[in-house]
Amino acid sequence: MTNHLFLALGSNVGDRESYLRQAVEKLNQHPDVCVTQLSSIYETAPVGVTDQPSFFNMVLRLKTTLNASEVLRTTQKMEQDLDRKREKRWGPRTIDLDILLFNDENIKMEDLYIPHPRMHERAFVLVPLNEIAGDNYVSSYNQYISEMTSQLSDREKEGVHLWKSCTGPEGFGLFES
Ligand code: GSY
Repeated sequence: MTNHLFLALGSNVGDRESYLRQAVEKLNQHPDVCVTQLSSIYETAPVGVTDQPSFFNMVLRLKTTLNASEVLRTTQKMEQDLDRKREKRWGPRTIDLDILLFNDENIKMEDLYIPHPRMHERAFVLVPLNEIAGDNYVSSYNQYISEMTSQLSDREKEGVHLWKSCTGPEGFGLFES
């Protein structure tokens, strides 16, 4: 069975673009995963713990034959391989890979909640997600991504700035023929 999912990427340590790029490449090199779409990269003000460097954030659309738990294990291993240290819960990190949506499923496991429980309030997630999936309907929110995005306040959106477009053929070279 082919599953369709959206993954949020974030980095605020070291060469942030390089960490995003490496994560995209690792995902696409996985034999059971195919990256089908990339959002632009946004530079975003830190949310939660605000006394830390700004983030680069982006969202990917993926196809995979892995189930949600297998995707979680795979992304956690990739985070570790990309120098991620889990010291401070909301603190700086080289790379963060969060599953946002998995098909249109509701999943509640000990270590995995899908849809991501905070995605509806995070402009750094919704703005890039809306760029590639505005017409995606999310049953558990009873809303399209575009509607969720338009409900963000100006204040929430003002910390999110387009940094680089990765869509189209230049998207990290993934879609070059
Ligand atoms: O949950 C992801 C890590 N994170 C981020 C992030 O990726 N971007 C921004 N702007 N703020 C964040 N705070 C945390 S924690």
